[in-house]
Amino acid sequence: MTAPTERLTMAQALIRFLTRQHTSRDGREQPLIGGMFGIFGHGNVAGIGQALQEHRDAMRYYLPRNEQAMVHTAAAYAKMHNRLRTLACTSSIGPGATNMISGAAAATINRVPVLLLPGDIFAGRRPAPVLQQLESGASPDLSVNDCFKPVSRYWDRIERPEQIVTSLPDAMRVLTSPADTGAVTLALPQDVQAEAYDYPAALFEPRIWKIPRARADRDRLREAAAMIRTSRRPLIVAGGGVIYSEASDALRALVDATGIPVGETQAGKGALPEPHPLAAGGIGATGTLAANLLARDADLVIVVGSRLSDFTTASKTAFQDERVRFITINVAELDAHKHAAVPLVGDARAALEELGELVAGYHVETEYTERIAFLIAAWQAEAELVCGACRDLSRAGGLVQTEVIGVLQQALTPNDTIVCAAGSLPGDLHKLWRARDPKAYHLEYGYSCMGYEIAGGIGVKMAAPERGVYVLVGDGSYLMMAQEIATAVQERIPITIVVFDNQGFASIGGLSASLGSGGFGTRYRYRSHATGELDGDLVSVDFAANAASLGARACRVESLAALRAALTAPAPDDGPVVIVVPVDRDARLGGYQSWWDVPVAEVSTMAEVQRARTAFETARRRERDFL
Ligand SMILES: Cc1ncc(C[n+]2csc(CCOP(=O)(O)OP(=O)(O)O)c2C)c(N)n1
Ligand SMILES: [Mg+2]
Repeated sequence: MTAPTERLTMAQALIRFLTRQHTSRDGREQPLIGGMFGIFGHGNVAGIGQALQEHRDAMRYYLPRNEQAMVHTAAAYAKMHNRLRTLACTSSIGPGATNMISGAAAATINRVPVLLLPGDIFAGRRPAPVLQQLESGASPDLSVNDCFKPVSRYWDRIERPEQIVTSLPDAMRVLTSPADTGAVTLALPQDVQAEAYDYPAALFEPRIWKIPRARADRDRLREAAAMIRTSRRPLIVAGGGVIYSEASDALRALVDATGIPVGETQAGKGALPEPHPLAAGGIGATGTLAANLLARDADLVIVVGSRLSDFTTASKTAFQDERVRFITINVAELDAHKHAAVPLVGDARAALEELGELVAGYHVETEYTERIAFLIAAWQAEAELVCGACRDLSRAGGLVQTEVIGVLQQALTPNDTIVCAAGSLPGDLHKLWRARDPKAYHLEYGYSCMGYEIAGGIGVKMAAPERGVYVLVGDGSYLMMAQEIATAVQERIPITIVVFDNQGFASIGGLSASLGSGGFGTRYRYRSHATGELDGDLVSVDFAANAASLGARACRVESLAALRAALTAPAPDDGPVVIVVPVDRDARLGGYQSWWDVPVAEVSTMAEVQRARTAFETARRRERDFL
């Protein structure tokens, strides 16, 4: 007896397959692919495009304005769904495909699933070279889609229609793997997309990918528990893995029982929702004074679901106790083995629960409890001062970014989500924002990709329509990828976009100044007729007019009171609102007992650079090897 088959094009089979995939964790089942974004060209219009049209009831199609942006939207959607759901992205060949590469890198680096389907050159080669084809004299097998390889966790080129029968299940395995997930790229030659094949009907059976809560090794757990019991100044670093694993309750239970304080990474902010007496706030290069002093003196650091990037470790200067040891809880071995830690390779929630049982009865000593309380209270007083909690809202002009953050914090509800990615905002928010819910703080700070913000905000709102979504974006980032406002208008997606206009790249300007280079190349200046240098008048952009031209309701506010009024006005439920806030470029919040390794020129004729180099060499001595 022959198994039943169905004759479909490869593209039709692929779409049909995707509509049948589900994930399930803790008994909650949901469709894996929430829809497909795509921009068509000759590389996908008649293949995937035709298949999407034919399957439009089962797979919703969305038209974005830029391929990089649509990958950010998919990643934000996936992050908001704790990686249990994502969106697929289809592009044409050539530039449409390569536009997705920054998005792929951002997703992979953040360990967030996205399914990318770039069109590719003819597998049959006969009409080669086709429009937009990269020609290699050495290997005709190469195409621009090979550039996706290093930024994808799974990569395949579908050169025969039957290949998807094995490639698709493999791709779904990686997409849904807590440890291996990231960008999954299937390059689809345009001729093969349209080719028919008798596919086994079983390929289209509904399939549920059960997301495991992998258990850590029991011996390592016992070893870790013994280390906690003998520690005097333990500290937990909570990363994004806590949130993805929905481990906030387990984390709270552990810290309530033991008195261990928590510092949060950018991805982990909200892991221990505030207010909580042991929440020391952001940690690392952009961390709070409380978290950074606790880190400096900690004798044991329990890292949960973090990649331990340089921002988290302040370029390996954050932990200064000579005998400091690390325990890591992570689904990925790559992360679990960092800092010579005792690796608990497994799911965050499961490991925190098991660890909690093993350390029952342990509590930090009173002296440490008192120090934690003192540091957290002192930090909160500082943060309130910085946010201008007591200042006059009606004062016009000279608005300062941290005060604007203060007004936002007061206006938003605990369930609202802020979205941000690059510039000076992430550092200020990491220190100042009080995340009152695990999904309240959505920062893309693995790739810190300018342009993520608005596209990401769309994905967040699509994933959580019940939440208010506030995109916080610098003027520089806005100018890189504002066009997705038109997509939000088209899809009637109500998000609020707050543009912080400080007329240029203030964060990098500040960094450059601190390294002796005086902010070179970071302001929007006309080229001077007199000198030929970029030191003429400021080039200013009318962001409100720009946003309005894309279809948003837009305004510019000149005072904190006007900002508050704009934020609390009833928001339309059928499209984006853009609020432009001019902020002082030079009023910036410094670091708190932290450092970030950015090398300064070893030789220079500039005295300022020489001074910065000396300071750099001194600071670098605090960098540690954890072997
Ligand atoms: C795509 C991309 N290009 C360059 C950078 C490097 N970079 C980081 S922040 C920044 C300036 C951001 O300017 P803006 O959005 O206005 O924020 P501000 O620094 O003024 O707060 C630049 C160029 C980046 N992160 N992403
Ligand atoms: Mg700026």
